[in-house]
Amino acid sequence: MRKLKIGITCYPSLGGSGVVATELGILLAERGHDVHFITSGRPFRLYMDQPNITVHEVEVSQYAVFKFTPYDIALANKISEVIVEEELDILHAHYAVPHAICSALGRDMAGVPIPIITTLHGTDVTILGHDRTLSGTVKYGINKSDMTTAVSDSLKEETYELIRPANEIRTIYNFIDERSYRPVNAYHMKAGLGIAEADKIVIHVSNFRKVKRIEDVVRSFAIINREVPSKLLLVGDGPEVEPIHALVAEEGLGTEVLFLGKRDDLPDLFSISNLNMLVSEKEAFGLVLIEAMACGVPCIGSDIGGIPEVIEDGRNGFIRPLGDIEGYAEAAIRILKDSDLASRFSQDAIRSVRERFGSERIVREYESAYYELLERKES
Ligand code: GMT
Repeated sequence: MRKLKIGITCYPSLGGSGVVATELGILLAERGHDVHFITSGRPFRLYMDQPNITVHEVEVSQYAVFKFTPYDIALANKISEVIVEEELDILHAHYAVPHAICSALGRDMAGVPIPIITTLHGTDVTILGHDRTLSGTVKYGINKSDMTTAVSDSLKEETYELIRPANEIRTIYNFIDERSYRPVNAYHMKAGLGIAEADKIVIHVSNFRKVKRIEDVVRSFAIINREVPSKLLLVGDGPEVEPIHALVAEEGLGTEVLFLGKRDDLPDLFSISNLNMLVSEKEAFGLVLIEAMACGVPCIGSDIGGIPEVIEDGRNGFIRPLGDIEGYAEAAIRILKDSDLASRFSQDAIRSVRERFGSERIVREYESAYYELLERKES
């Protein structure tokens, strides 16, 4: 197979789209491709220098006339430079705004007709696609792409309905880095966190935004905690931390809920957990679900977006209607009280992630898409 020079533009900091883009780049580089990240900073999951990977950081000029620094223009400028200087074969934009739009502009500036593939991650369509100040550019970015992929069928359908794009959209699911996410022996952590050996652990991991409905997690946990000796681990940081602290106090759960902030030992935390909850009101995929499942943790999710495509209801977790606090709690209590069911779900979660969201399978899907686009261009 011909080795490719692949440009990847994405958000380099915390966030699922940046994680997926970075891990995809790392795995493509391990397969011998030359990967060029074009980003505002070093991707945070790119811990060390690796063969076949170059990071092209976008610099933005501060000039007195600018009220806002023109990052997007500088990104397009950098993309056009990298296309020419590195003789890229293909450009992969993750998250439509601004990456798909800047890729189209950068390619035009370079005057080299390389294919652009854009991966939609969720809120770039489900929120920004409805924002009248941006929706036109979301559509433009998608229509200028030679191929668009979505991280779930649900996102694909929503994009068809909202954007009515000129080209077909392909679902390529997110994937897991199996080298990091697997069950590990982390029992020491339970004592370290001051949790009794017999207590069950419910975990929620997110960027603490309203869309995650963390109040539903806390309210369900209040019901769970009355029936099952348990603790709730809240992992992550964001604008909802303060309101959730207040709710925890109001529910009298101060000693039962642990706020852990941002953590980089998620496989350990999942490995001591009995249940993961993600009950968002919008969620194109829910990367955290496959991270938890890969560590053998059954999940409870809301019936929205891509969540029901990831959790197989009744096989490795339960899906309940959005906002059904009692339903979430009843489902959680079933898993926490029935060790046979919990163990079956846990095994199935590991199987499901391996079969459906394994890195080898998904990276090959992206690679095939690249070759297909290049063949189309050349024919
Ligand atoms: O939630 C966001 O807006 C951020 C975005 C991101 O960059 O992490 O999340 C989206 O992309 C993830 C990676 O594909 C998906 O796992 C998340 O479900 C998706 N978030 C939403 O749809 C709310």
